[in-house]
Amino acid sequence: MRRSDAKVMNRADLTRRLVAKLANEEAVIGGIGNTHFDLWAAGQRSHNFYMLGSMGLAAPIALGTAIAQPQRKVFCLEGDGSLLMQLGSLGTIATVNPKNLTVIVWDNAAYQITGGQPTLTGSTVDLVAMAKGAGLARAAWAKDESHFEALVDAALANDGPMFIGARTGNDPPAGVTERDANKIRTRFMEAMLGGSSRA
Ligand SMILES: Cc1ncc(C[n+]2csc(CCOP(=O)(O)OP(=O)(O)O)c2C)c(N)n1
Repeated sequence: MRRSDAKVMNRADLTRRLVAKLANEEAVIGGIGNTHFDLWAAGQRSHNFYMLGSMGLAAPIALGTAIAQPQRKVFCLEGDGSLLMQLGSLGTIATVNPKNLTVIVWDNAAYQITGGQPTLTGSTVDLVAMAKGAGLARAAWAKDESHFEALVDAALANDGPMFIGARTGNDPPAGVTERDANKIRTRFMEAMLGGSSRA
């Protein structure tokens, strides 16, 4: 399926659908801005890490987490603009081949949070095709909400790495993350070492 065949969905709704399925202290790395705002709004799990400042670092951080904790499922959430800034991470993930990692891109074809400037996915770029080209064979566009849920179920049940593309609109985020980098880091590290699942 191509990007143009995928339904445009609501990022906060999809984030809630993902988080509702997490029953085993899975790690979720939320990329900059709206991506982690909606992750925060979906419930402040201490197993969530919120990237406050840098575009494109959710996938590398998620890869490091997946390598360090091979028994734990790890999800990376990233915006299309941010992923475009760090495309090489897809090839690194394919090369390392972590069984427990899933990358989800919220593709709204815009740098929404800085004013809606268009990204390249609105013209020629298909990030699922790029992920496949990087070596991530299990890469797919979510056709609609129920297909997105089925892809998340598959990621939870099977070995990865997996890449899920979801087209999203420009709805405002459902909340705003508390901007306390030390707290975010410490809470996440403690959770990875076996702390509680709620902040
Ligand atoms: C390296 C870097 N360049 C620019 C910025 C400014 N900036 C912060 S978020 C953002 C847009 C992010 O776009 P995307 O990842 O597509 O997410 P969206 O805002 O659409 O949800 C930009 C340009 C930044 N934080 N870091």
